[in-house]
Amino acid sequence: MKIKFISSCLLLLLLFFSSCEKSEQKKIIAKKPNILFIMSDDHAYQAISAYSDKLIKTPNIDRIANEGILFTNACVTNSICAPSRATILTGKHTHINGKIDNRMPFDTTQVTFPQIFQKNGYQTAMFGKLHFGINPKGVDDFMILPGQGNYINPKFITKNGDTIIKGYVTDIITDLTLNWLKEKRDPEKPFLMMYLHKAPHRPWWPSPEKFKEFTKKQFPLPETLFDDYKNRGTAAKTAEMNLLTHMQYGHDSKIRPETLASMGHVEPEVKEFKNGFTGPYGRANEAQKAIYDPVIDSINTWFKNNWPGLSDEEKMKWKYQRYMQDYLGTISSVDDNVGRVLDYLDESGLAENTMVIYTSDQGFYLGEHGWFDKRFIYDESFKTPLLIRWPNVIKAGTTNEEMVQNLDFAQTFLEAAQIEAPDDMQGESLMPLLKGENDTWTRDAVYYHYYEYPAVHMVKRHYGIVTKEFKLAHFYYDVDEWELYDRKKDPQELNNVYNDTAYSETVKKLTKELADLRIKYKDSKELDQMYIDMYNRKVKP
Ligand code: SGN
Ligand code: CA
Repeated sequence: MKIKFISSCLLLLLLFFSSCEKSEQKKIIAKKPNILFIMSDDHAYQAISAYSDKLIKTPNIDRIANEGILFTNACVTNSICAPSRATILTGKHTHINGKIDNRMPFDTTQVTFPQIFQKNGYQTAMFGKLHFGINPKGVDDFMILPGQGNYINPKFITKNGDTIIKGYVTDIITDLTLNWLKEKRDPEKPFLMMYLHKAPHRPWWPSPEKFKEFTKKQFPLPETLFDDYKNRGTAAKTAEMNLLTHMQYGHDSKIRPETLASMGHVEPEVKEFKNGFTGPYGRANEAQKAIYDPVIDSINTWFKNNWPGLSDEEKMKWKYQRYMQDYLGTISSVDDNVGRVLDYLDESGLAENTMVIYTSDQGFYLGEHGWFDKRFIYDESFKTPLLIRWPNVIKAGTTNEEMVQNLDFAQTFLEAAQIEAPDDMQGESLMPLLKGENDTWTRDAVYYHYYEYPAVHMVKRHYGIVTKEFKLAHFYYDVDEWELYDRKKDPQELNNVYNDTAYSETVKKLTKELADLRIKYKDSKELDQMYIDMYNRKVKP
């Protein structure tokens, strides 16, 4: 009897608290939230400790998930920089917004979500790397890098012309962001801030201090570093992103041109990859060089003495360590700087009503399958980090496995701000998932389409469908090949089971679903061909 009474009381208490939580959630949603959109460039989820702490600890980025939500199946629609940004801005697949690759111009007459925020009373600003254009629409204030931008003493495009700012790009983008939040923001209005990092994009240049620190570290090798691409299609075998054969000692691993010249034939010269050392190093001033130089010198001395005697396996491992030291060094700065901004939100009291998003324009290979770069529908590049914090709306420490995409961001932010999204946006608002109403989420498959070929890294054109269980992709243009991966049984995607009879029903079902998705998102064979024709007209012979 007594026990029954106590448990009823407990139940009532629980109901009371959960209804308080819900009403608090409603109250918060009723206020227009600020949106702080943090995006880095090529940041692999494998290099965020909220996902895995094998490589690096990122306590500040992790805070966003610890105090909010971590999406483990977040992905992009087209794993390459400018197309991903165009999808985020327009809420449309790349075949609809037209920015199918890094080369195609972005049609600036299109509506982007910052423009909608601006029209609806938000103060808007953008700092960092956009990748295209010199005059982003819908932002009251901006300072953006030209194209890919520079790590060291970078140039910025502003409304009043170009300016060079001394220092390290990640610190500077953060200074600009904080300065705007502190000095330029109108506290009466909600804000949308696009805080966009250049790091960790290739060629990887950490700050002088992080370079010194990270070159002392060694990192665990990925299990598939020596992948032989057996049981995969032609595309994986012909891609040019292997650490041993395509990563460059000069451009990528900080071997000085003089060292290479003194050693004779170490690697073939590749037209696109020749100034990864001289470009950034040439921008450094004396004080910066004074920290870089001794470390670079010791790398060069070791290389000159040891490289001739190294086996291919040893060369691969050496390149991997150099790669990780530099790549992760740049990320460590991103993490420190995200911490500065989160601290400011706390100090200023803005944290509670600010939705903070951390993501990347796509994922990246950190030696998995022997690769660097991105582009493929395979997990490391298809998936992207996504961590969101919005106190009192998102329950702290939530993990979500739904198939969500960068296509959904615009509609999510608009719904959070109670602004109606245009009908022609193609994503779905993630608000139900943020509020914990997972039962109302019905999407179980996403669509992917990569175009930029033939081009740097030579990843063939392909489109596909991905569910939590499977991934079906069609590689086309100069091949006609299908690949199917069992994501649960083969998470490393080493076995294409498309022709395995055990999967014939799955192939049949997914082929139909993929065709339906192409119709739903208005993609087609005709559009594939149109983009091939447009691309070929632009490619120089
Ligand atoms: C540069 C890189 C490539 C990279 C593309 C696209 N080379 O060309 O490795 O794939 O950008 O990257 S490097 O000369 O910069 O080292 S993207 O993020 O802009 O799509
Ligand atoms: Ca990128």
